[in-house]
Amino acid sequence: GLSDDEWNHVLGIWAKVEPDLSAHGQEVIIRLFQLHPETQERFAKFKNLTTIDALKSSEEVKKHGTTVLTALGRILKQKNNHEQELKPLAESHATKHKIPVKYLEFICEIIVKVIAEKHPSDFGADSQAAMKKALELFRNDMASKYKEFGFQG
Ligand code: MNH
Repeated sequence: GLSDDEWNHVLGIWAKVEPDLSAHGQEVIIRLFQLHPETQERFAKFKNLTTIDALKSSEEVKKHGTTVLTALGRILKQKNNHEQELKPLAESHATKHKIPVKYLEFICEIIVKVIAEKHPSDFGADSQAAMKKALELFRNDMASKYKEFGFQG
């Protein structure tokens, strides 16, 4: 797990992300699709967005980015006592959306990069290391829940 100090880093930087969650979320989703085009194919609702301009001007992308980061923020705030929040998310991503753990790795890496770019002076080495650790815990728990739902991830 993370130490109190590490959780303080994670929640401290998250408090800087939250006031502009939708811009962060939008950037994360667009970058995920640009860097890993196979991920966009998982979204029936984004199949029509075939250019970078279409992605950037889509209110739906912004809305989805907000949905994702809102859910992630709720989980982080549980400081790893996240069973209640994680379980339904693991279930939908295992049985309905069928999202491989690899794709969760992609998005977590992008989340760290986007925060680092938007908050260069508030997201130092210790905070980045703590956030990476928290996201690793999140992913590991998603992966083990996936298996409980019969999805190898
Ligand atoms: Mn994801 C829907 C959170 C990563 C593909 N996702 C949702 C919803 C939440 C959510 C909340 C809406 C409720 C639900 O269906 O469970 N998603 C997350 C979080 C992460 C995440 C917190 C990681 C962090 N999701 C990913 C990744 C992919 C993905 C990575 C694909 C590469 N998610 C989906 C798809 C939907 C969805 C597909 C359904 C979208 C829709 O049609 O509305």
